[in-house]
Amino acid sequence: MDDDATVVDLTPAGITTLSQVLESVDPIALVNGTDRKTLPRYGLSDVVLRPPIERQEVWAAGVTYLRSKTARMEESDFSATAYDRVYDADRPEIFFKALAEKVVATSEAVGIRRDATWSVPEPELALVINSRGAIVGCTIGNDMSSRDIEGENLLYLPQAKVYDRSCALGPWILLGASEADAREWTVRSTIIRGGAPVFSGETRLGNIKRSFEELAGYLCRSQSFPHGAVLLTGTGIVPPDDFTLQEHDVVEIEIAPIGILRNSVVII
Ligand code: DO4
Ligand code: MG
Repeated sequence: MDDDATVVDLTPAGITTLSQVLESVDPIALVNGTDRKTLPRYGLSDVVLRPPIERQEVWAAGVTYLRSKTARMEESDFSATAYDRVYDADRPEIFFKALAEKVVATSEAVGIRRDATWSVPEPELALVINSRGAIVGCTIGNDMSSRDIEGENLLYLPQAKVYDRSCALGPWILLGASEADAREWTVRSTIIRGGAPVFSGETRLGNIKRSFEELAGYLCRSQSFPHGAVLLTGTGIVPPDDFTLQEHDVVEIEIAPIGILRNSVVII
């Protein structure tokens, strides 16, 4: 992106994959080293954005905000102790979320499970990590969740978290922001139903309990990612307990220095 409305096509400059940029020793220098003025440019409204991911696996950290811990302890007597303990433990909760081909882009629909009664979006900062374990960029993620299934039994977490269209990423990747800068940013989320907002919430990324390096470090312990990985950093925005998403709702998540991830909702 040259600004929020212009897409520059880097392929004539020989940059044909995202991995080429993410794996470069200096991704920003690689992109800035192109002669942008000679490259094809398109208005954002004239292109279809794909999810900003190729073969990276998507993983997610959980219970990284106090708000997430308390919401989950209220959701389930059965699992309350587990959430309480993991918030304070050295080792964070990290779970597998999606293969790249299952991730949806901005403007595509996210899913709510047909067999769930309590579905919510989880607006999260997503770290983009290369095969050397370095955090090279970030984007916005939606870790769609079925809270009734998760709350019934912690062993159902993969079913609450992983299903068709349960992960959205985008609209694009911001390269090179420092953790210190990112911790000053605000995540804002609005859910729109029939054209009107039915929920709005926000949190500061500075409320994340663990450092980004700590989360990425645990993800990469005893595990290599030859194609890199995307790590969602957990949610600090939780709609009230009587709120559940419905088909045709629209979920907007904004982190101003990155952009807006916007998805309608479909029943899966
Ligand atoms: O264990 C539950 C999942 C936690 C999560 O996804 C979050 O806190 O964002
Ligand atoms: Mg989450």
